[in-house]
Amino acid sequence: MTLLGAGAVLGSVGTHAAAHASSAAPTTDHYESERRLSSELPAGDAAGPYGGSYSPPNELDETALDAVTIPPPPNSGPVEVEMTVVETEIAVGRDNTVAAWTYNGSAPGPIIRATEGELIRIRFVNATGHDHNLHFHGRHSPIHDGWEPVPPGGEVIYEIEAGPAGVHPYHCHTMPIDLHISKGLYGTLIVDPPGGRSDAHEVVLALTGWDVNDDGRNELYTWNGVAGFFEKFPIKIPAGEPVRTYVLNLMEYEPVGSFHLHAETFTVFPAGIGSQPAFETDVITLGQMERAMIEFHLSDRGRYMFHPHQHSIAHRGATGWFSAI
Ligand SMILES: [Cu+2]
Repeated sequence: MTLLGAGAVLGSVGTHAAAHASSAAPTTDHYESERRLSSELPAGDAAGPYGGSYSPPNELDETALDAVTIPPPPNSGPVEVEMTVVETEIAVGRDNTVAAWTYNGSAPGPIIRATEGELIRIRFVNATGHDHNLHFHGRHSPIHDGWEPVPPGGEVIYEIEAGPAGVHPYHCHTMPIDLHISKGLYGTLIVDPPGGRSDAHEVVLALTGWDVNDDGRNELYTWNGVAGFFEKFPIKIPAGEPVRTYVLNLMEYEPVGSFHLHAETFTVFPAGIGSQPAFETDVITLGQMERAMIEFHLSDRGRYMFHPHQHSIAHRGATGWFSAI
């Protein structure tokens, strides 16, 4: 499968790849509503083509989110992971920085990938002043379920057998859990079936929210951690070639999220489990920590918008584009 966008092609996944293309978003009435909404934010410039505060920080380039967007290559053996909880400032929108709690310095944390049945061995270090831990969804020994608090400076080894084949979130499970998740302690585990999946351009899209002003509610929403990122930097896909997207709802403080793709339908594998899709649609609705693997082709060249169909979320940073080239 041909890789596109030299210089912006990142994280080739075997024969899988996706790339970001930089181009200006269209100016339409769509943005008028964003400008109105942006005035409610505690910080930020309400002007701008992407909706002011709902735009990515100016210093980020099109590669800034590759590590949490492009899955690592499939692998057939045991997986070793170093996971350290660190507190760090993250620029999550133009003129908006949060004091985040993160796995390895980013939110979402690193994409972990393993083959079903293989051992994932995680050395977990809590390098913060609060209790934290690391809990995976999916199937594994309850002894390594990761709900027990690990104190500041603590270290623990989690050993889980990857499974079932699918896409599973991980997150901190320390009380108060809503706070620990909202501050950034979450990420994605992809489990491949033995023998792997069919060739496709692969992308992870994790819906998240940021409580910028610490009032227990989200003010910014993102795909993969930064407001407006994929609106400014569309995800570039060769027209007509298969696309596999792992979609996760990792938002705290919202009962439900969703993913809607414009101008095309997709097949859905709930939690990524199973060899045959459960149904075909253009919107999937996901409760907290729900996720799906979806597959589609973008047959015609052009831009295909995606966003949650909760528009108060979509308009506050969670609208993006696939660009079929
Ligand atoms: Cu925590």
